Amino acid sequence: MESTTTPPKDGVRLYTYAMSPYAAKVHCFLLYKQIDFEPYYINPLRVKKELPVGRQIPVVRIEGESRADSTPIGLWLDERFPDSPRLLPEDRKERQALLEIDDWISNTLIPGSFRSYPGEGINHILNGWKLSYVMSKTARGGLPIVLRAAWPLIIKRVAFVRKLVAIADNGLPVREAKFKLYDEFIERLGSGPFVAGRATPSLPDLSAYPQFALYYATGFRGSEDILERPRLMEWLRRMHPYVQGTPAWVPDVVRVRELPH
Ligand SMILES: N[C@@H](CCC(=O)N[C@@H](CS)C(=O)NCC(=O)O)C(=O)O
Repeated sequence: MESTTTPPKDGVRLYTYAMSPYAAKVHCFLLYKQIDFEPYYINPLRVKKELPVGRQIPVVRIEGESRADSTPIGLWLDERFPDSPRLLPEDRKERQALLEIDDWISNTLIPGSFRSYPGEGINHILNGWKLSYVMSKTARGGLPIVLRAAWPLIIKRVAFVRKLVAIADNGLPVREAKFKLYDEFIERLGSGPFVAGRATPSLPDLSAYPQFALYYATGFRGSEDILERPRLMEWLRRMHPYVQGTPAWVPDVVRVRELPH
């Protein structure tokens, strides 16, 4: 039987939560680069014991070396796997421009998602339970039922979630703030087809993809809003072939619908 804590000697392991937006970035990097890897859906109650480095998800472990932090992990993957599709081009200026967009994704778009999902009112309760359902179905060992039931309350009190919600744009109602972010992302596509008007996807495309796709695929309330932005949907369709492969960016056990493609 496979040990729950010992990573494979060789090979690549992604320590993740199914609904972590930062881990989902890295999952998409790995799929795009066609790297053979194993996701390890960590139990939030055992982070200290099971995570090889630090206290935050994601962590990638390659042949015994572990690193945290989604964007630095992306750069490391390009270094370690230079012959598979590159996340960033060589040109310094182009890299810089793409990393700035990734920075907006990590520090504006993702904090906004922590406000949108769960959201407010009844959505807060139902999406809060959805979060605990997904966590319980995917994390090793699952979650006790009491914790699952209390998740909508717990999530409000988790320090890193509070921090991210505080830096989100709180000046607008949730739905309007979400559409503002959609439009700001669409602006960053430039003339398309991919981010910054590039002909092929790069690191920020892969960082952004799950921020729209993950909530939709797992059936969060309010996630259908993406269908109201045709340019966003066209870009999601274009991205589809680049994030295929296994293990899928959303585990089958919690996928309730496919994105139109
Ligand atoms: N800058 C990090 C942020 C990672 C992060 O905030 N991860 C969350 C899960 S989505 C986490 O593990 N939080 C637990 C904590 O901060 O204690 C990255 O880009 O990977």
